Amino acid sequence: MLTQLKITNPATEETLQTLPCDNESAIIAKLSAARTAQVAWAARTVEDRVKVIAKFSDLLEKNKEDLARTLTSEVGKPLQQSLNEINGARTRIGFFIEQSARHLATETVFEAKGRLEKIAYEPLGVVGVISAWNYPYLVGVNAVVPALIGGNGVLYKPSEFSTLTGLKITNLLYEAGVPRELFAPIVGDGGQGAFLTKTAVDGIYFTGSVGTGRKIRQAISERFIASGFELGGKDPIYVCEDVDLEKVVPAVADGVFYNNGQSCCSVERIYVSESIYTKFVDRFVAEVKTYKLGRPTDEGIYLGPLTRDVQRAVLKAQVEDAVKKGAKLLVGGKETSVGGKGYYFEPTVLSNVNHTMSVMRDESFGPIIGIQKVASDAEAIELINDTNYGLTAGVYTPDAARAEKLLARMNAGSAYWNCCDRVSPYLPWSGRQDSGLGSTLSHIGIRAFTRPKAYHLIS
Ligand code: TXE
Repeated sequence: MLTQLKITNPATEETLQTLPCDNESAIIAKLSAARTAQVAWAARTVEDRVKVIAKFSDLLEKNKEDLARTLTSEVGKPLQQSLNEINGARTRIGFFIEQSARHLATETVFEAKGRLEKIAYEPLGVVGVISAWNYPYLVGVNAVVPALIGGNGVLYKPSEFSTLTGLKITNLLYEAGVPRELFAPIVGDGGQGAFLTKTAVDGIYFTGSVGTGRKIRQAISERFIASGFELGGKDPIYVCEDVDLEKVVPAVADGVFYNNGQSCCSVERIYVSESIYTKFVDRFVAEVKTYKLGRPTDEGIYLGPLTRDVQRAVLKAQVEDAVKKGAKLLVGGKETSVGGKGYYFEPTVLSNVNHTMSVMRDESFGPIIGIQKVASDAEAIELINDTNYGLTAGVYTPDAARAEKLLARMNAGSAYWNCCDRVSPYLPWSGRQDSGLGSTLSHIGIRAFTRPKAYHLIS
């Protein structure tokens, strides 16, 4: 198991810090301390636990400049996008503050003739949250906040690519009033993550790759513990011939390239009605050429470096594979750098693509997109559903009836009409097929960290 974790700045390739990692006995000790602390935490009211989380949100606001700088330094996200993520996390926390008491309250479901039936929502105990680097605040909040409000203890394993941010989140939770033993960060990489899945936690909530998701499912398969998986995606958008290109192209391009395409719900495939295909592609390329790539700390930068150097080889291979099979490379396609440093990759657009190409089947998780022509809605639906993923899918058209018909036939957990690459706390965030299992957010996500107790009361 890793003993020292080196934190690298992906824009400069410099080492930011080297952190000592948790070993097996440290993780076991943290679990036992969390289990002890969880009894008192669960005894507090939901309203009281919500108050602590509200304080945490205020602290995010108060410290957001410093937090954004740390996030940018370790994942390479442009500073404005780091600030946007922290603001987005506060909006999401606002939903939990507003709605948790209502959805965690004991419900009377039947009462008559001396028979009272109620449902109570009890905490699971202590859960393991294994988190990702692409949106550490948003992904962290999805699980950590409802887990705590639900009365649980948490062992929190931030990604090795965003550990400094994970520790900042931890310290602000403590400052807000979360007991130190109740919420324990685990520093390390997949080794610490794998060990955590083998401990006696009462639930595992994972955000990350399909491959790792499979390994975790395997590791917990002998135990009947709660779990949730938010994995990758290959999210499609279908653009109909009746759209206003001036509005739709910038929105869809932003859906592809925001956060350098490192988002589970980034647009990863675009299908366009054949009658507007050429116009759409030309306007899309012009839009991409306006994007500023550079140091993420500089003003007005839209594209920083990728967080992980390894992903650049994945993207390069997808470009080569597509071109070999007949795609046209319209812009980008190569690694680049700023001042000779950094894990940069040019924003890349391919046309004349098809489903024999990796770029239209395998998750890219980077600044690359294939745009495919379609002759009909039927063909668009067939291509959209031709995937092992199922996170989000969407359509742009002013025709509501046409959109409704199309969205009903898309096999994905989230359906978008005239929007993309978005998450709402009021709606369940769930993946189908290889995109995951279970839901976070919405009232479903509030209860996902609890277990029901059915009361049969005969007086
Ligand atoms: O994921 P990993 P990475 C996907 C996306 C991306 C890929 C790689 O496809 O290309 O994941 O990202 C811990 N047992 N998403 O490398 O390796 C690891 O330490 C237990 C989509 O970050 O899956 C980290 O904390 N834990 C996703 C976490 O798992 C293990 C967002 C994720 O690491 C482990 C991010 C193991 N055997 C990436 N191995 C989304 N849905 O947004 C690793 N870990």
